Amino acid sequence: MSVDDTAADIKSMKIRGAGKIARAGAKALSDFADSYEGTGIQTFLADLEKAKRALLESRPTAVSLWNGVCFTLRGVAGTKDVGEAAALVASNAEKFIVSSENAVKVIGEIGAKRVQDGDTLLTICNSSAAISVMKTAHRQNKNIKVYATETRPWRQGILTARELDAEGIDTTLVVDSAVRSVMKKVDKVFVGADTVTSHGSLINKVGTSHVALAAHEARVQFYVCAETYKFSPMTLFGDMVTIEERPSSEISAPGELPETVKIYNPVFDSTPAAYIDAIITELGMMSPGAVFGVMTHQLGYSAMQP
Ligand code: RUB
Repeated sequence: MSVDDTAADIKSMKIRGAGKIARAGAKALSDFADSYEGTGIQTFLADLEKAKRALLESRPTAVSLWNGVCFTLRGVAGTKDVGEAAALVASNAEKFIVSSENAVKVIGEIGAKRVQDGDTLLTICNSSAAISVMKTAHRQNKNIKVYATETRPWRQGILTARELDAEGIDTTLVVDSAVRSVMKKVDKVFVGADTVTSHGSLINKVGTSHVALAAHEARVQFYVCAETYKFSPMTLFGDMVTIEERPSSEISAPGELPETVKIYNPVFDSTPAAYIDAIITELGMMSPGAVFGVMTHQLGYSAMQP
């Protein structure tokens, strides 16, 4: 698929979820490089830069997209000709896609160790990484129940409920405002991540911080399922994560409200590290306080490149 079509599909949420948009960005750059017809390396690099910008501008919050795109273009500036550059883009993209899909599987296996037979779980939105934990636990014959929150305004909870139900998991959909009431019945919360900051706080679908607060109040464990390419290198340098605001039409139909009523539609929020029991990554489970060390020492210099 072309870069412009991919960027448009990410912007319109046809392709959504932090992992999927990162893989779509990598694939679009690979397709772009593969079908490139020019021969000048400098023009190719400039065109790749434009393609990168178009993808990065499609959605601003999930650092996964940034990391996926940057990983795909790594080393390309040092290549001699278009053939070598295009081959590197394709092999980087392939590596990123394979390792990111594998990370979701590994997170499922690690996270499932925290799920006990008979547990009632809760999740928000539609996270492949969080769903991987629940599906893995279920496939291990653990008898689990899951509450999926509706997740206004896009109602991604419907997707989650369908997916869990298709797997044979006992699933209950609740409206977002029911979270505090149902928390009394919940043993553990598993959520996904769009971005994890260097001090271990989580940026995820708006409402996640309320879920975390309700879990904290009820002494329910709160786990974040995040591949390490959701760690944001920019936050090491003090950058704030941009919270995407989407159109008012996602909340209210035209004509439904007087024109004087304003609508504010932020689609992500920030959950402080203090409300997170652990972050489950493909490298293992870690406390939010360990993110800085993993980012700087284990993932190495490339993870620190803003
Ligand atoms: C999706 C969302 C998901 C994370 C993680 O928001 O907040 O929890 O992206 O998903 P949106 P995954 O629907 O606005 O993209 O684990 O699949 O990467």
